[in-house]
Amino acid sequence: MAYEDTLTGQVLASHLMEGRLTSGEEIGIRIDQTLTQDATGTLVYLEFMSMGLDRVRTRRSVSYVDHNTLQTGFENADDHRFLQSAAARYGAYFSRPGNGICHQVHLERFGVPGQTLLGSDSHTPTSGGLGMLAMGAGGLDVALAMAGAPFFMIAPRVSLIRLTGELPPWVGAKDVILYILQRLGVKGGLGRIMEYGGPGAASLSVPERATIANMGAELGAWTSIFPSDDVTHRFLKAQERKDDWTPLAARDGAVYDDVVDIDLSALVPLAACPSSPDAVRPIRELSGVKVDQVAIGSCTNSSYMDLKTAATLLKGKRVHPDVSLVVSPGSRQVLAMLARDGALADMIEAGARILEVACGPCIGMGQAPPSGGVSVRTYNRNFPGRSGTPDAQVYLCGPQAAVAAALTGYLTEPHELGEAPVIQEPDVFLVDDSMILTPPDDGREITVHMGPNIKSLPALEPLPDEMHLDILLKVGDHITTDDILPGGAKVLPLRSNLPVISEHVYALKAPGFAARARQHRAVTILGGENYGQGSSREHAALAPRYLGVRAVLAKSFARLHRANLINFGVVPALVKEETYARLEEGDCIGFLDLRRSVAESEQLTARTEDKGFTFESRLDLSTREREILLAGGRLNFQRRALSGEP
Ligand code: MIC
Ligand code: SF4
Repeated sequence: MAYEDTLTGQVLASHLMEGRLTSGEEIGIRIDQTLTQDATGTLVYLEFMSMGLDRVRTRRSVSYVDHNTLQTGFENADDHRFLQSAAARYGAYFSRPGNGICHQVHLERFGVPGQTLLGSDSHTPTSGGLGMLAMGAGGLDVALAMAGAPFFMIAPRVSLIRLTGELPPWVGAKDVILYILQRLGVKGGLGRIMEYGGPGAASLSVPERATIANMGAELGAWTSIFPSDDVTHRFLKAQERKDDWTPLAARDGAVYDDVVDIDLSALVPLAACPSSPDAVRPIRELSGVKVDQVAIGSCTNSSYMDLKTAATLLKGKRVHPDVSLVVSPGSRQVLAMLARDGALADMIEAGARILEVACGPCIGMGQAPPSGGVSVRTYNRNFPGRSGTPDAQVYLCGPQAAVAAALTGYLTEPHELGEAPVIQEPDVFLVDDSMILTPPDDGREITVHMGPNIKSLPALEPLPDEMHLDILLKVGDHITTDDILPGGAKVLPLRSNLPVISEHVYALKAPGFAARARQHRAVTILGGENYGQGSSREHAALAPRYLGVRAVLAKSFARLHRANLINFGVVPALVKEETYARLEEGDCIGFLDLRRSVAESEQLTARTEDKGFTFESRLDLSTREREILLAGGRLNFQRRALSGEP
C-alpha cells in the first residue's frame, strides 16, 4: 500500500498495535521512548505512580529538568528532587538541571532513527530531525505510554515537503520553517505528519533538520520527520552513537496526501512578527524596527552550530548599547564545546549575557523585555505575554539575523554584516554523560521525595446525565494554552499544586476568571478556531476542570489540548459559526440526556435556558474517547478497564 511506503507509514506500520493504518482512523501505536520535562513531568510521575507499577515499560524513558530552573523558593528545587527520586525508583534516566533542554539533549544522546518517542512537551518532534517518529502529548498519555499502553492517534495524512537546492549564505534552517509557516499557517499541519525528502534534504545537517522539525509544532502537525541517511550517520558517529543508526527513507512509489515543493536556494532571511509564528515577513521589510532585547537559544536554535555561528559574528564587535543580548546554550555539551574553543569568550567580550543551559526566557523564566519593548528571539513562539511582558513585541528569527539586530540595534538583513561565516559541523562532539543518571536495576527500595508543594491529583467524578453550564468566557480564534494558563517565573513553580495554580487560569486575558468560576456550579468557555494551540501542558485542561469547566464549546480545537480535555473528562463540543455568534457570556446552557449523547450520538443538543433557543453541537469522538468522557477522564477509564468493571 502506497501510504506504507512513506517514511511515516513505515514507522507507523512497524509500531502498530491497534486499528488499521488508513488515514482518518484511530490507531494505537507502541511507544519505544518517552521524554518528560519538569514543568509537565511532576504530573506525569504522579499519574504514573497512581497506576501502581514498579517500573516503566518502555525501551527508554528520560526525565529532564530544564524549564523551572529558577529557584526563587523551595518549590522548583523540591520538584527537581521529586523527579530525581521518582526516575531512580521507576527506572527512568534523569538528566540533571544544568544538563540541557530536553529536546536538544534527546537529539544528542538518546534519539534513535525509526523508533517512536512520546514526550510531555509539544516540541518533542525535534528528534524527527534524526528520523525518529517523535510526538508531543499530554502528560497522562505519556504516563500511560511509560506503563506500556499504546498511544492513540488518528492515522495522519502525510505531506511531503520536497526540498531542492541548497541554502544560500545568510539563510538558515529557521528560515525554512518560517517560510513553511508563512505558506501554510499555524493550522496548516493539522492532522498531518510533515515528511521531508527530496535532494535538498541531504544538504541539511541533523541540528538544522531538528530546527525545522522542532517548529513544525507551530504548524499544528502531529510531527515532522526527516530520512535517516549519511548525514544522520555522521551526526550519530560524532556523538559516539554510530550503533544507533539505521537507514530510513521513503520507498519508491510512496504516495502522499499532498506535496509542497521548496527550493532552498530561493529562500531569504525571514522573521515571524508579533504575535504569531505564522505572521512571517522578509527581514528586509522590517529594517526600521528598533530592538531592545535579543535572545539566542531555546530548543529551536541552540545547537553548537547555531551558537558557534552567533559567536563568530560577534567576535571582536560590541553589542549595541540599547540592546540586551542574552544567550542560553541548549545543552551542557554545547556550552562546554563553546567554552573550550573560545567561542564563549567571544560572546562574553561582545557583551552577551550568558544564561544557564535551560529554556529560560522562552518560557518567561526571567529576562522579560521592558514595557512595550521589542525582543528578537531565535525561539519558536511569540504569543502575547509569553515573554513575561504583556505589551512586548516579540519577533522570531534565526541566529544570524538575531546577531545582526544585537549589533545594529535594529532588525537588519544579516548580509549587512559582511561575509557569511562558514561553520563546519564538528567530527566529534564532546561526550560526557555524567549529568545523566542511570536508574538502578531495581528501584523498589528508593523513597520518592514529595515536597509540601506537590499535591496528589483530585478524584474526578463520571460524566453526569444533565449539566447546566454558565458561559463564563467567550474568546476569539487561536487561543493559546499560554492564554489559558500562563507560564513564567511566578506561575510555573505551581505546576505540582493544582489548587493553587488554578487561581491563574486566564489570569492575563480574563483576570478574575478563577474567582468568578467559584461562584458558579459549573461553567463552560466558548472558543473560536484552533482553541488551545501551543504547548502540551495538561494543566490548561486540568486547572479549568478543577474550577468547574465541564465542557468547552469551540469552532475547532488544537489537537493536544483537545486530547487533554478528554483525558480530564471535559467535553469538547464543536459549534458552528452562527451558534458561536448567537451565544454570549452569561448565557446558561442546559445539556439533557448527556450520557446517552456522549455514548452514541454525533450531536449534542443544548438549550440556552435564559434565551430559550436550542442548538446542536458536534461530538467528533472515537469510541474510546466517548468511554473516557463517560468515565470522567482517562485515569478513571484506565482503572475501570484494568479492574474489568463496566
Ligand atoms: C512551551 O514551550 O510552551 C513548553 C513550556 O515547553 C510547553 C510545556 C509546558 O507548558 O510545560 C510545551 O510546549 O509543551
Ligand atoms: Fe523549553 Fe521553549 Fe523549547 Fe518549550 S519551546 S521546550 S519552553 S525551549
